[in-house]
Order: sequence, then structure tokens, then C-alpha cells
Amino acid sequence: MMIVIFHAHKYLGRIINWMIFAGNLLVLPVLVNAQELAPIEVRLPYPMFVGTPQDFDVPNLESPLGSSRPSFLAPVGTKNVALEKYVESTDNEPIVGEMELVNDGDNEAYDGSFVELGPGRQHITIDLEDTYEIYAILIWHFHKKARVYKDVIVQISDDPDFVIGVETLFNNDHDNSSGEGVGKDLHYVETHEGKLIDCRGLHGQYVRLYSNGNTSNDLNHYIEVEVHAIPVK
Ligand SMILES: [Ca+2]
Ligand SMILES: [Ca+2]
Repeated sequence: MMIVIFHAHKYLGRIINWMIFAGNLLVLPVLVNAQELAPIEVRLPYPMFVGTPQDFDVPNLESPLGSSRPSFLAPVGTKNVALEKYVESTDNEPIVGEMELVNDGDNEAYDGSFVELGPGRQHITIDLEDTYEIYAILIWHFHKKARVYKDVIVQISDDPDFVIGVETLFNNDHDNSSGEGVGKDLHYVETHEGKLIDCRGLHGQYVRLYSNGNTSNDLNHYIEVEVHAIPVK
């Protein structure tokens, strides 16, 4: 009996120590995660039209904010890591421009600033060359005139083939016509502010963007894509 009590006390001490240790573990991540935040740096292009027209025949159209987009906060050191990285496309021979235009740092709407991909569903994949903690993706499809692009889907993965570990961060394909699942996100009118997608610090090396034509034609365009991220520690 004495032996049992002795052992119970011995284990009680261990249990208390473990509870203190576990308590610290619960507190520590909160302290570690309290990173200093700052607005990400986004240089906006010259606006080609005023206001955000809403006369488009598409379902689930986002209402314009009526003011400029608020600053987006991310950990200090977050920057565009997509600049001049390799971009692959389902259309190897763009109708207009080259794939390099997707991430050459120029987001202006002028002629010569966009790449035009063939009709229907197309996607591009940016290889960031390493796994990053991604906070925001910014997309400018085309903003010379107001348009809505269809089946905009944004995914990140560490798998270049997007078979395993795929995170879908945005999907406005309401009828699953692009086959990546029904998307609940809203259609939006392209403006000079581009579309900012909150990526919540998820990890990935590859960023894939789908589209399936737009309200003016069935072609696909990219002026610029930015991926604001920090290296994974
Ligand atoms: Ca560009
Ligand atoms: Ca669709």
C-alpha cells in the first residue's frame, strides 16, 4: 500500500511538472506569433476609368467598395516574391504578348502590358522557387476597360502538378464549369486596384490562377500578378 502511495506522489509531481510545461507551450506560440505587422507595399497603376460600372450580366457580382481599398497588413518583411519568377501556362503560344509580362513589375493597363491567352479555361502557374509563407496575392487581369473575368480560381501548393496539398484561396466559379468545385466567392469588376486575395500565411511554392474568359470575350489576360510573402523559417 505504501509503495502505491509513494508512486502516486512521484507521478503527481511529474503530472504537475507536465501541466506547467504544457501551460508554457500554450502561452509560447501566442508570444512567438505576435509578429510585428505593416501594410504591404503595392504600387497602383494609373486608373483608366472612374467608378466601378455594375451593368454586367453575371451572377454574384460584388458591390463596389466606394472608396480605395484599405491597407493590407502582413508581417514586417513581407514583399512581392513573384517578380520575374518562371511562369508556366496552359497556352504555350499566347495570342498577344509573352508570359514574362505576368510578373515583370509593370501593372499599367497600356497596350503591350498584357499577355492574352487562348479562349476558354486556361491557367498559369508561378514557381516561387522555394516554399513561402504567403499573405496576399494581387491580380490585375485587365483594367483598360471595366470587365468581369469568369471562373477566377486561385490555388497554392508545394506540388507543381497541383495534385496533393492544394489550398484553394479564391473561387468564383459558381456553377463548377471549370471543374475545380463550386466556388462561393463573388465576381468582381477589374479596376486599377487589382484583386487582393488574403492568403492567411499559408505555405506554398507554386501559385496557380485560373480564368475562363470574361464579359467582353472568351479570352484570358494578365497584366500582373504579385505574391506577397516571407520565407518559411
Ligand atoms: Ca506586367
Ligand atoms: Ca463558371
